Amino acid sequence: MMRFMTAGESHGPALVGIIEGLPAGMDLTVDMLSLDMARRKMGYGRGGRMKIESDEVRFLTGVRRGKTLGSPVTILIENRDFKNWLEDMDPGPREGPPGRGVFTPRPGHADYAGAVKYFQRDLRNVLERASARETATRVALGAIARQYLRIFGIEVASFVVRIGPVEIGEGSIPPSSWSMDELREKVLASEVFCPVPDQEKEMIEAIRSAKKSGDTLGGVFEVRTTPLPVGLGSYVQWDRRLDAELARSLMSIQAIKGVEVGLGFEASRRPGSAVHDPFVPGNPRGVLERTRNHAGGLEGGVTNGQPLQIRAAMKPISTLYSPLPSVDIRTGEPSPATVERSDICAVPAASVVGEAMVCLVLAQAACEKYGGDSVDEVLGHFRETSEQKIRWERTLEGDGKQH
Ligand code: EPS
Repeated sequence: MMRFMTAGESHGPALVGIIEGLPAGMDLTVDMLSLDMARRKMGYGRGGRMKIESDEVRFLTGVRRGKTLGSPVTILIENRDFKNWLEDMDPGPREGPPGRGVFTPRPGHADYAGAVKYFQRDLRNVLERASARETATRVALGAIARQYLRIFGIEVASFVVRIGPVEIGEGSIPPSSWSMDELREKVLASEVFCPVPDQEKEMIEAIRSAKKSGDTLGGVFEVRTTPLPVGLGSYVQWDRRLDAELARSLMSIQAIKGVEVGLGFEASRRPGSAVHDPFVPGNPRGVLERTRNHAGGLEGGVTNGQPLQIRAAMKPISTLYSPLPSVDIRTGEPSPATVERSDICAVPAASVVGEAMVCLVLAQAACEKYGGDSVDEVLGHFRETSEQKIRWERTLEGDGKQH
């Protein structure tokens, strides 16, 4: 079993994450996490905070001399901005009210519901944890999960499909024939992580004009993998369906409002013949191949040997520099919503977080199926299962044997 947790406030001393269930003997260094950490900070439309934070990860437990021990791995990311918030965010007791209390809830943020739920007057007690700053921890843990997935040869990448009204046209969507490296390279070369240059320019323009009018923009990103082994997840119980788990994990990212697997909502518009992915005989005999991947790599909540393709829709960030109407909870009088420093558009960053969540959920599913206490044991289980698939295929080779 693999599990993980995060902790930390946006302007508190640090963010912390724990992941448990990694096998002993896995290579793990902070350098392996640094590209993902850097990518999360990128993207045209990000706010000033990204210039302050280095988002360097430190391992506190579970790793010795570059290899996992099988014990829980703890990561720590210091908030460099904490030194500017010491008076407000000091965990120790202080006299008098903090200087930067927040009292007018932002429509769309957790401010209002959190204040009622946790019986708070100062909305900062809510927004500090609800903030998407927390996603730095998820990306670090996701990068660790990515290393685990590499034991099975699984790679995960993502790209931005839409920002506000600007969408990559159907014909320009990166084809599955692109290698993961090709996709990653094109995405990283784009300021909005859009691998199609024409739309990239329009997306940047859309963000620029939202900024000018004090507004924000959401969008859609897609996460893709290399072909996954058949059999992760299960149809036998509702909470073992992997598509449900993936959707839950993506929906748990701040500001995500919807998830589509494969064709997604489009499948509901088409007849079955234009949705489901036909089988064709492959080579050698017994291997089944598909002519397309509308299912997005999952059927019956189980991976079917195809690459995973999953999309998530992000709403626009709720802090508007031209704020929406709100109410000052100290007086009950109308007042514009609070303006906290924020991003104009964080869809590129969200795509990196989405990738991290997919890595974590796939690592959990792989751990459930192939899990072991050491890398060798995990590899042994993985090979046994791969051999079982080959034996299944051989039953179709003409010997007529049934299981
Ligand atoms: C973020 C850090 C935050 C925001 C953003 C994401 O830092 P600060 O609040 O100091 O500017 O930039 O968070 C939000 C958009 C939000 O609504 O909370 C980060 O590290 O990703």
